[in-house]
Amino acid sequence: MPIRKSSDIPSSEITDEKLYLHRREFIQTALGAAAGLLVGGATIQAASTPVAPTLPKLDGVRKGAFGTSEQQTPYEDITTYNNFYEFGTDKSDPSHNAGTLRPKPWTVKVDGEVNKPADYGLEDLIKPFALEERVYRLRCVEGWSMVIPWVGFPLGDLLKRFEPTSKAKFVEFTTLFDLAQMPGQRSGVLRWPYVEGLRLDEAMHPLAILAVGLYGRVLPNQDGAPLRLVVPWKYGFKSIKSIVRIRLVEKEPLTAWNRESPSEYGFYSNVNPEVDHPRWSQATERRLGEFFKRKTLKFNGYGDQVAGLYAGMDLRKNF
Ligand SMILES: Nc1nc2c(c(=O)[nH]1)N[C@H]1C(S)=C(S)[C@@H](COP(=O)(O)O)O[C@H]1N2
Ligand SMILES: [Mo]
Repeated sequence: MPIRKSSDIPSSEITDEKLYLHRREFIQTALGAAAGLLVGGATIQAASTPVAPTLPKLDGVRKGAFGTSEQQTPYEDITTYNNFYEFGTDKSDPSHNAGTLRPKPWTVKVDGEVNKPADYGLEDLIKPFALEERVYRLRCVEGWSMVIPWVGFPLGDLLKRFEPTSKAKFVEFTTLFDLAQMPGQRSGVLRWPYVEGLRLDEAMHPLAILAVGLYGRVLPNQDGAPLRLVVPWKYGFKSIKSIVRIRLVEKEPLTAWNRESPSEYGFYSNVNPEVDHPRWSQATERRLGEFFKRKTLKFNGYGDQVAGLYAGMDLRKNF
């Protein structure tokens, strides 16, 4: 079978998540062009991040459950073909620009409907948990997919420690907002900071993890260092990166993409080949490194485990 490198896929075959005719972005771009792109352009060119796996190895990582045995996407692709709009909207931008992010020291605020709200240093936050390797498929709404050996621990185990109150029905996650560390936040492509959310039972599902690494090493900045969500049965944009706040709430959170374009990005965003995005069919996907497209699986192939969460729900309405 012919093998084509992901970098050889012509960009015409892959459409971006961003909205081309977005008014604020258009204005921003026009202003940027007029100003010679001095601010954003200069900052964005300055930093770079190494691609070779030189980051520290994580100790004591054990094989976790639920993994797929499908071929794993090479480290190079996972770390150079990214969506992380805080560092630019091209797939190569995050690996070039995310060197400005300082993932250490890192604090995560836990608040809202919990008995034990606190600000946790990252080390203290993750210390109680045994790190596992979880090999998951990641399916982006744009039509590409990867297989990533994450290192992390179940999100539910963490949430239990905060003791959610009986009012807690959803979890809201927020990415860092810092124009110096995340120069792409000068662009109006999204309203910052990036926010995502899950219903509490989704968040408690054993498949949902918080990742601190991949391929046995600390997470590269472009993949969401030092802490990101991974929800493998949902489109990639639910898997929010570089989390600074976890808030338990009563009402469904207003998430970044849903707020930007509610007809395109629903709150649930379960991978579903039967429900197309207004601009892209979701029936097939291109696995990075492969030439032929493959059929997209409902719930990204995790239906046996998660379909029960949505019993009785109309997944066309709750897309
Ligand atoms: N904060 C933040 N998280 C984010 C994004 C982003 O732009 N900002 N992009 C999302 C999208 S659209 C996808 S497909 C995945 C991509 O993860 P990866 O770059 O590690 O493959 O991250 C998600 N998490
Ligand atoms: Mo995505």
